[in-house]
This record gives sequence, structure tokens and C-alpha cells, in this order.
Amino acid sequence: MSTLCYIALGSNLNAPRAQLVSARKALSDVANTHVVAASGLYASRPMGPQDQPDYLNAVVAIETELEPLSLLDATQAIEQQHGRVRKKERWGPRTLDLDILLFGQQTLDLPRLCVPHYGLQEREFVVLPLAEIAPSLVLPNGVSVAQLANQIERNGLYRRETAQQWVS
Ligand code: ROI
Repeated sequence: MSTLCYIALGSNLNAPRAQLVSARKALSDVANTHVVAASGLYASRPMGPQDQPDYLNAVVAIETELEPLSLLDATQAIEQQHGRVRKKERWGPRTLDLDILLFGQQTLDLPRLCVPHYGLQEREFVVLPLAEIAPSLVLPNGVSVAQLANQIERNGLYRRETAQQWVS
């Protein structure tokens, strides 16, 4: 059985565009997993400390036969391969962040994994790319992504490239 999942990608260090291109390819290489859609690439202002570079963000949809924690293992391995170093500073800059936003319509509250992702509804750099690829999606709590997208502040977010331009 496969599950439709959404994953947020973010980077603001070490050539963010190259990080996201490579991360999307790595996701497509995960066992029993297919990337089925990708948003464009969005430039966003940092949430958290402001003395860090702007971010590049995107959301991809995958179909996976993995269980949630196996998918988490896979995304964390990809973060490591991209030089992710977990620092003490909360919300500091990062080479690659992969967040599992949604795992089908499941709600999970595990020590290692909460889905839907806790920041999903408040982050313009997640909501707007997600709305681009899944405008009619409704979250497990009944809130529609289109509705979130209509109401959220853009905070300077803009689409720098279309999906076609960065997905090869
Ligand atoms: N800010 C932006 N704009 N994009 C991100 O992906 C992002 N990721 C983070 C924090 C540090 C919260 N800020 C971010 O983890």
C-alpha cells in the first residue's frame, strides 16, 4: 500500500539551489518511493534569527510504501549526506532541511515524528508551495490548504523558478 506524503525542502547555506536539486533527486532514489510532484523554488526571508541568509524553499509530493519512521530515517540520511550539522542555536542556518509535512491523512505524535508538521499552517514558505501542488488538499484537522494560502502573509516570499526550471 502506498501513501501520498508531502515533504518540505529548505536551505540557506552552501548553494541552496544545488542542495534542493540534489535533495529532490535523492528522494526519488529512496526505496519504494516516487516523487510525483514538485512546487517551484521559492525565495523566503528567514523565520527565526534574522542574521542569516534568505532561504530557498520547495515542497514535493511523494508516493511511498515506507512506514513513517522509515521515511524519516531516509530523509534524515539525506540531510546528513548534504552536510547537515545539528547546532545548538535554535533556528540557525542550515544546508538542508527535509520536513515530513503530511503522511497521508495520518496524525502521529511520536518522540521522533509529529505529523502534520507543527509549523505547517503558520509558515508561508510551506503553505504557498504546498498550495501550488495540492490546492484542493484538506488537512486532517479539516483546514483546507487553499484557505490557508489565501489568508497567509507572504512576508516577501516569491517564486523564483517554476517546477519545470529546477526539476530535470
Ligand atoms: N526560514 C525560512 N524562510 N525557510 C526555512 O526553510 C526555514 N527553516 C527553518 C527555520 C530556521 C525555522 N527558518 C526558516 O528551520
